[in-house]
Amino acid sequence: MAASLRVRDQHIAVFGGSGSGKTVLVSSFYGAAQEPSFIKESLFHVIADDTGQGHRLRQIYLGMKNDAKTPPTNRFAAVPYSFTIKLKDPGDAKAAKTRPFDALRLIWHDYPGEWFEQEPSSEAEATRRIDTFRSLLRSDVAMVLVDGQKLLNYAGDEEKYLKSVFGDLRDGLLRLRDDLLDGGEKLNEFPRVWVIALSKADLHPEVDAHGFQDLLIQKAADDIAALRDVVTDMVQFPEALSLGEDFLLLSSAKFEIERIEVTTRVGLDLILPVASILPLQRLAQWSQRFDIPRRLLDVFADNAEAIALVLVNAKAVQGAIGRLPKVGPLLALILPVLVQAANLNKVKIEEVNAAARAKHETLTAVLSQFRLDLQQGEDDGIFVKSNR
Ligand SMILES: Nc1nc2c(ncn2[C@@H]2O[C@H](COP(=O)(O)OP(=O)(O)O)[C@@H](O)[C@H]2O)c(=O)[nH]1
Ligand SMILES: [Mg+2]
Repeated sequence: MAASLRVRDQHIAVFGGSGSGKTVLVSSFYGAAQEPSFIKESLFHVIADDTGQGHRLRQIYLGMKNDAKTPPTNRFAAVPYSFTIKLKDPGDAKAAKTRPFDALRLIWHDYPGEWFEQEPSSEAEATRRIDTFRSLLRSDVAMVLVDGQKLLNYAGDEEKYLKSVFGDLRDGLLRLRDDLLDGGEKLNEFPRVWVIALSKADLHPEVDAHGFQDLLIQKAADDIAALRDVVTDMVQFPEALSLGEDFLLLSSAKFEIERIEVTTRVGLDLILPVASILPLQRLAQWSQRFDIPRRLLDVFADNAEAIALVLVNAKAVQGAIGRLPKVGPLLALILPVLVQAANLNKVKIEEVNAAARAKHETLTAVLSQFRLDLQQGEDDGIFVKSNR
């Protein structure tokens, strides 16, 4: 009998106005992962948990790749996408036993920007919006898409477009606030890391992530601050919040008149690392600035301790945790491991990665590779990470 796969969920919430590139992004993410070249090179498979949904995404991807066809607008879909990141080489039973879990699941929540721009048309519609929003609250990370095409359209007056991006989001949150804060109690579970991403970055070949950050600070600092104030007022322990401190460039393909070049992509390889590793690193950063209540560790970064254990591969710590009662002391052990895992330097991570690949410890290889990818993204100017 095959043992059932122990899967850890990582959610990510993507906010973007209509036409900002959400559907192309998720199609490109999934579609490219089904290409023989990816499957050959990669340590993992990306499997759509719903086959029909996977086919639709792949269809959009192939339409772009083969027929230069852009996806249809699906204004009111907002169904989460669910992908299992399954190790290609799961190893033997012993390998399975020593790792804390077997696979990651990425649950990708699209939140259509038009829901923040327009009032709901009916009571049922209003309820659906709230339910959709509630479901994405599990995400550690939210990505706000700034549409690179719109920035071009507003060249010189970018502040006008940016004001609407952040203003609509802020107003939308304010409108949902009373429904989300059941009985007025502030939320523990809420995205704590809000990455601002430039979609269609291929339209701005001269802009790197630092340049994008500068543009936002120059033209929209107040609007971002106003959004941060609203979120701060909705969550418990608002010290643990990074909004407008991390910046990412994204380009899902290169769009030409007669051709869509799906292999020319920017930033898509950072989505899994941003969803799974960034929250862990941020938690470690926060824990060095202030005392995080232990009960909130796992709320701020899903699976933090499991991922940290895979990264440091600390058999001794693992053994110690195994022997301890499941209260108090267990949690007390987690934080140092977290900080240790998050603070491993590049050389050390490269060692962990090489050793894991050599020993076919694929999960460790995958997660340490995610760490390296994030670092590479920073080095390449695709990603700016908060250093607070
Ligand atoms: N240049 C460029 N254009 C893009 C990119 N992604 C999307 N687009 C364009 O933007 C349009 C809208 O994208 P779509 O994903 O449908 O937006 P959504 O409404 O947010 O789902 C597409 O039809 C493309 O023409 C990109 O990475 N680069
Ligand atoms: Mg769409």
